[in-house]
Amino acid sequence: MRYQMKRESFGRCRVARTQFIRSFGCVLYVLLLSGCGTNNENANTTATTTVSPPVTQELTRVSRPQTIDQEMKQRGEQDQAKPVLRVISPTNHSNVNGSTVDVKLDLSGDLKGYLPHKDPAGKSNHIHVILDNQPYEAYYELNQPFELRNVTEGKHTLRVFPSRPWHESYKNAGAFQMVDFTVKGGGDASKPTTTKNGQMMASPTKSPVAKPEASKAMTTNASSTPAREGKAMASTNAGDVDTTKPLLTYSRPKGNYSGADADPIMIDFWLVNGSLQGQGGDYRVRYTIDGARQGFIDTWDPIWLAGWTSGKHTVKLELIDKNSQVVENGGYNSTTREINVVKP
Ligand SMILES: [Cu+2]
Repeated sequence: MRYQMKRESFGRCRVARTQFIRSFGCVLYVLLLSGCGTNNENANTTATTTVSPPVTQELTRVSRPQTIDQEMKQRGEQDQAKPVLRVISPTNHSNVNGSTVDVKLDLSGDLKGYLPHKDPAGKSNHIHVILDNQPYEAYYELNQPFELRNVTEGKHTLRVFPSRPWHESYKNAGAFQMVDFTVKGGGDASKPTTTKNGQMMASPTKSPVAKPEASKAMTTNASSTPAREGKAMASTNAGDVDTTKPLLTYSRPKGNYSGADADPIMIDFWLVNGSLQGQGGDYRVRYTIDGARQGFIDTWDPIWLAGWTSGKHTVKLELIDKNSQVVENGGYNSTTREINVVKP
């Protein structure tokens, strides 16, 4: 349609060529139609609006939901805990042979009763485990390793920090740990891992479980042998991260949200080697939803956004400096995740 209109107006131009003023007006008309000049974005917006559903999403920042306030009170002192993590395995700068990487953590500090453990009846304390810049995995039972499975050959980063049942991270000193390690002969998403002489070490489709003897020793009260926690990882490698530079770690939101969890939705992150403007620092966290810039986080606390519509959304968190430029650090300081919101 639009193309035809353009051709028509070009035709009219040719006819009116002798009349300078008219043809000048005609050129302007063509320019407007083709979306030249300053109106380009408008033209795109108009075109999009006509095809997208009429439901519009208007997000507003709201305070911490009452349900979580209550949960915090019920947890008593635990909410003021200062959990400290230490990565026992893989050790920093180590090499790991094979595609399965055992993550072993030590939890100490002023715990005030904080203990990661999966409660089948409800939400539980857990650790967020992040390979490279992938979405985090939840790790509950620290008495056995968490298996990162099918890890690609090459260099990786591992980031861990303790989380509350509603996925808000603890932000005290020592809670966040990061190591890098290098996988030799590691996983490939398309084929099983083999040793140098061709023997299969691990299959990406079949992940090893804990050895019965070892598990029995650790879980003498359990009636059955639990499989180790773990996850087959996407094929990624480490970003070129400088551990001395400001580093934003995207934590939440991720995955699927439905029912009461879908509104409001929490944004939460970890920050090292820098502080935010509201706390005397140089940086801001900029958040962008579905490609539209929403606002800034200037104090290091979670925020809650209400007003989500059903469907897929993207959430981008960026660590920016005083010139509104993303602070480059291995690509981790600008992270976009897709979430899925299901509302009744
Ligand atoms: Cu979580």
